Amino acid sequence: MRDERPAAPHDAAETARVVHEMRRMLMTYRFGMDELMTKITVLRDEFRAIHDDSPIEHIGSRLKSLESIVAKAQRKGIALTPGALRAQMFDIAGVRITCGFVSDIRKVREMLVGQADLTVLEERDYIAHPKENGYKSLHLIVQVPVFLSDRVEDVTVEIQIRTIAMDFWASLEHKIQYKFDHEVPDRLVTELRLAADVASQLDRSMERIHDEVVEHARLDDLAHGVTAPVTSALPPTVLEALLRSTVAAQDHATEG
Ligand code: 0O2
Repeated sequence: MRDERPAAPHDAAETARVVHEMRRMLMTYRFGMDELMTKITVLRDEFRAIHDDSPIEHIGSRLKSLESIVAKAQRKGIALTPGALRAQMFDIAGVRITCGFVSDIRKVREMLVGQADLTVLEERDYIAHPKENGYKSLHLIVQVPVFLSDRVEDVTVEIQIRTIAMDFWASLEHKIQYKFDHEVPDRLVTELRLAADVASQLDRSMERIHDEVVEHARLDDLAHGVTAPVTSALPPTVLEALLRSTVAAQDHATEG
């Protein structure tokens, strides 16, 4: 059964031990978060290189501070031990991906869920089911293996995927919550809900316009006989010279 009482350190030595334990735990979370950042950066850069465009506009990450961990643990009745925190607090390490369009969110989700070394523990789809206040975002709680010197640890990371409009709304709402110490006046709550509707409408319009432009480009390519994406902006003569010099350099290295 879950222990509802947060552990209260008894003396200075015990406090120091807990802090040391937490710092070690946070270090492992950082490794897991960095691994995910690398994975997502690879996807973004590969897309940019091959398609000249990427469903990923921006990637950010944050590690919860010790203070916020303690505050959340007390709020939720989670014991302050690495075991309890690992099992019950899923957003200690967080990665946020911002996309241009809602369809991009689904694309990014598919790419991540398909990675063999990532285990999806939970998915919270606040896009299909927005929160009462208007909050929208897709949350994936994933586990990534971290290879330490003496063991492999599965680290839990929360990935939030949202559009630029959703992100704009969420950051403002977050600031307002803090400013009013979570006691936001009703008038602002209503305004925020209306703003969330406007943001969703903007997302829908942008997606429609984007689809139309993509379709226009496709028809244009068909009309001009372009069937494959252009792989290089370099003129063929320059490309050939570059290839020749690379091969010559490799031959030279092998001979030496
Ligand atoms: P911060 O400062 O971003 O770290 P649970 O009890 O498990 O259902 P929990 O743990 O809050 O609730 O999970 P949830 O709902 O998935 O939220 C996790 C994170 O999502 C939050 O972390 C926020 O970053 C974001 N989030 C969720 N709901 C809202 C919302 O209504 N408004 C905004 N702006 N962000 C939201 P933290 O720890 O709350 O904040």
